[in-house]
Amino acid sequence: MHYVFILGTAGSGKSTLTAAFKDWLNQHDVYAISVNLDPGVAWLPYGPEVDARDYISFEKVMKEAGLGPNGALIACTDLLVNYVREIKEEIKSFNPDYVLVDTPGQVELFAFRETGPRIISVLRGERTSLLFLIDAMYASKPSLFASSLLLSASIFYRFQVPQLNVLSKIDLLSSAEREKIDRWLDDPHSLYGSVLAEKTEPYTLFTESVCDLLINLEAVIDTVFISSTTGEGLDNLYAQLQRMLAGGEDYVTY
Ligand SMILES: Nc1nc2c(ncn2[C@@H]2O[C@H](COP(=O)(O)OP(=O)(O)OP(=O)(O)O)[C@@H](O)[C@H]2O)c(=O)[nH]1
Ligand SMILES: [Mg+2]
Repeated sequence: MHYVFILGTAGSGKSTLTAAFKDWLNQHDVYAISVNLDPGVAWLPYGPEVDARDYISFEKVMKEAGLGPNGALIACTDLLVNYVREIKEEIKSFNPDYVLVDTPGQVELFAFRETGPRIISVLRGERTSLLFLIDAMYASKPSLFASSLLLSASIFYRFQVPQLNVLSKIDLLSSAEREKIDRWLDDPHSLYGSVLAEKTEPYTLFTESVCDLLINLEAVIDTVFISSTTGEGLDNLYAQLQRMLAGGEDYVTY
């Protein structure tokens, strides 16, 4: 069983990718199931085989604890830890090849509180990887793209599991924009140059040492480009995940 945890900032395309990649895998004779870990979500673009909402009622928590939507979401995510063993048993009963785990909207809620790492440490199988989604629109400005890569690094250091960056929604990019992002990823110095060329005051703090950090990061986290809408790049995503699977927990991509 290969567990793939899908993380990313709000609206980056996590649920849409879960739906599209599950379909893609099943069409290619890889048995994949989806797990929804967001107790507060009203609608999903896929039918989750395993669903946090079967264990926790967002409305009930909101009402009984007298919380607003944000407070209730924090409380629900914290409560989820109590059910993680049941969720794991439910997942195992399907005996799938791939388990795609869609995580709650706000990445910081899952990543920076205690619950996310605890949930991953209990749920994780013999093979576990993490996808960090970066919305293609975040690549519209070099400084914003650099910040997104730094957030990805932060997620990597927090969870310490093999990670791939996924640039999502690439159908919204022109081929010239894709090539520019490719250059930035190939050579963070060119990203550095582009950030400096923005000539906006706060970004002068983007220094050579940040650049070095991105170069080191590039050595351990690959980036794949995908569109869940057109299906472009899903074959490459699968190939990269299989490479990570072959490399196991010691996987690095030098
Ligand atoms: N053009 C385009 N739009 C996409 C793609 N993937 C997702 N979207 C759109 O982006 C929006 C957010 O997608 P979701 O899949 O709900 O994103 P999410 O990360 O699960 O969102 P939260 O769970 O609310 O944080 C929706 O309107 C999707 O239709 C894509 O590949 N291309
Ligand atoms: Mg979602």
